[in-house]
Amino acid sequence: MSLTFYFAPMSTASITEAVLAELDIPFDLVTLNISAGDTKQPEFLKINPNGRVPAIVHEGVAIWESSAITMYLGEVFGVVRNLYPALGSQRGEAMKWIVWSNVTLAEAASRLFASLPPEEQGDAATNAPEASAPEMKDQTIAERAKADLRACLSILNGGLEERPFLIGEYSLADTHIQGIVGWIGSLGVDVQSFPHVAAWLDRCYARPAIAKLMASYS
Ligand SMILES: N[C@@H](CCC(=O)N[C@@H](CS)C(=O)NCC(=O)O)C(=O)O
Repeated sequence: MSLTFYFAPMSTASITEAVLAELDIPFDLVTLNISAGDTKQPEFLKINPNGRVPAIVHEGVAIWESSAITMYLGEVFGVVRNLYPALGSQRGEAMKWIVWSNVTLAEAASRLFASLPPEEQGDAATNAPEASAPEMKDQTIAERAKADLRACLSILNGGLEERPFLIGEYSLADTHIQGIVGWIGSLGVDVQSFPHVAAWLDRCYARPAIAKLMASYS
């Protein structure tokens, strides 16, 4: 088995880092420096022509987009570890949340992030280029993004009302989405005012693999 993970710290690749930590499978790590231009080097563009992390190469095949990576790793390694549902309707539920979190939830978060002044965006050199677009530095865009995020968090809150985790038992859907919700909290959105989301986040953070990763960041 050969698995290579292309990673950059403090990026979307942290989601895949958490997924791999939960799966506890061996892989070769390639750490790229976004600010040094590593993601735009011809060698990496052959793996991901979008020039972005995360990407994995499994058995010689490149897979990119964090949601596709989570679902793929779930199918291949997660089912036997009870971290991803087998084929069937529960698999559909996991996919629904994972895709929604990238296409809808993270999209609104990216707009809010892009609207922030540079001094609130951390190391600008490691951010995606669209985060520094001057036309995004606009209060109306920020307010709209916050409203969209509140609507998304309300949907997530509803999904967790009667379940400890998104599909019942803990799965890689939770691993994936906790990373995005944690980021949203760091953007000043009051995640705590969504009680089921807040309690779920605590349960995710109590997972040994995630707790260990979070400790390594501080
Ligand atoms: N939709 C992609 C987003 C990936 C992404 O935007 N990655 C950023 C870091 S957060 C990146 O690699 N940027 C490198 C660059 O812009 O050169 C995913 O979910 O994988």
